[in-house]
Amino acid sequence: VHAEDLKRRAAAAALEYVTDGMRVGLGTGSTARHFVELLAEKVYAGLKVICVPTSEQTLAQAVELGVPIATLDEVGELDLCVDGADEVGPGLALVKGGGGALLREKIVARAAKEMVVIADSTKKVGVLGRFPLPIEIVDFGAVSIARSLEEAIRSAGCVGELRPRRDRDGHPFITDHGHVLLDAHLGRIPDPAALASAISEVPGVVEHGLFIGLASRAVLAGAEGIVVLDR
Ligand code: DER
Repeated sequence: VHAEDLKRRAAAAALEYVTDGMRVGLGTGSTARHFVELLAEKVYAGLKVICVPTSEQTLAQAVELGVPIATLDEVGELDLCVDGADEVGPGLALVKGGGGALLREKIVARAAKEMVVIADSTKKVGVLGRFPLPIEIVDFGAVSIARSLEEAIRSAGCVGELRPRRDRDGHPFITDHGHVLLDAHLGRIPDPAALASAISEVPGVVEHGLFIGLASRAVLAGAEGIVVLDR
């Protein structure tokens, strides 16, 4: 079964959790794109929702499809956030940020009563870290914080290389909020909570892609069907 088909099935399954009148956070990435498309069909059929996007990319898609949107300030709390993940680990700890939207994704996920992750089942791993961990930092320019980041990563029992994320034409990737990203190629993250707090303490770090204690459910689509994991 094709990966895109699995992503769409996971998105369709998560749509079940959206009920009339809900305030919904809309994730970013190829799986979340399917969710927004399918949600738009329900809106067209009369479903009443107000949505907060997690990126300019998702905002544009929602506007184009006629999904009602608002800012987080306007809606305050969210009932549900539906978003993808690069990795889903034990305790539904996630690595996110492959698409570069991790800052607003985490803000929106935190503002939601429930965060539901949608993914194809290959994203489920026994140990996080095979996917490079995105770290959003202020534009390091002359003052590189890479060294203190490397120390923090080592202090949490991880080793690996930090690589600046570049866009297709080789320029530094700039996030929606004007920051740059370093991807930490760690291989394994034995203690995600320890790594998350060590990284967060480094001055100049804006956010990182470890989402711990945020997802309450994961809807994973595989060849054998849909598996729902609860934290
Ligand atoms: O960048 C992100 O956080 C995305 O949600 C990513 O984690 C999942 O993207 P995908 O659905 O395209 O695999």
